[in-house]
Amino acid sequence: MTALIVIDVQNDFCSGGALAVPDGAEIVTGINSLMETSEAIILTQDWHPNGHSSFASSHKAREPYDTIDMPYGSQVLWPTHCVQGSKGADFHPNLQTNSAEVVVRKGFRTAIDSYSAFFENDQTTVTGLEGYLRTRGIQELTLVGLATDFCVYYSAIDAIKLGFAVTVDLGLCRAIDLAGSLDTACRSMQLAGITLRG
Ligand code: VGL
Ligand code: ZN
Repeated sequence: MTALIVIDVQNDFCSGGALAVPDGAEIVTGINSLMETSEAIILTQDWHPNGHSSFASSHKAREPYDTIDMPYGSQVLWPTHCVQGSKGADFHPNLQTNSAEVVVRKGFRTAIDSYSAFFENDQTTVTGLEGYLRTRGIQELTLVGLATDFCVYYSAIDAIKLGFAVTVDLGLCRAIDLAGSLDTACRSMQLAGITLRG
């Protein structure tokens, strides 16, 4: 069975949002269509508490897009985004969410960011998604959403490392593209054996 995993199609990543991905909302209609033919649908939702350690505003004398060293490695600092319960954390209003069977929330621990839908940025803390997929007999995944070079990328790499067959539909993703991060992400995904389509 194949699952469609829709990564972080939330207001803050769309135009007018706190961490708007260029043309982020353009993918919503296409994702809705793809959901109609998918056997299983999973949504992820970036879901940070106030004062989250990935926010530049949580660090003295730091600006958004600075990089800092965290106990688990280097971390980009972001504008405050996807705060739990905020309008920005809601799914895009046009995203068809009714057919989703599960919503995986991530990034809810103050001290650790989580780009991947499988493991937080310490690469050990699990979200539970792997167990969910395995117990449902899902072996193949198609990933779409925001942003190509962060949450989609890290989720795809973890998924293939875990042994899932992974396709990323690039036509239904949009990127932040910090210092060439989109190119790097696409090259790494290809090398890892992820099918890139769209
Ligand atoms: C994301 C940066 C911070 C993403 C989430 O969904 O790609 N990027 N939080
Ligand atoms: Zn985030």
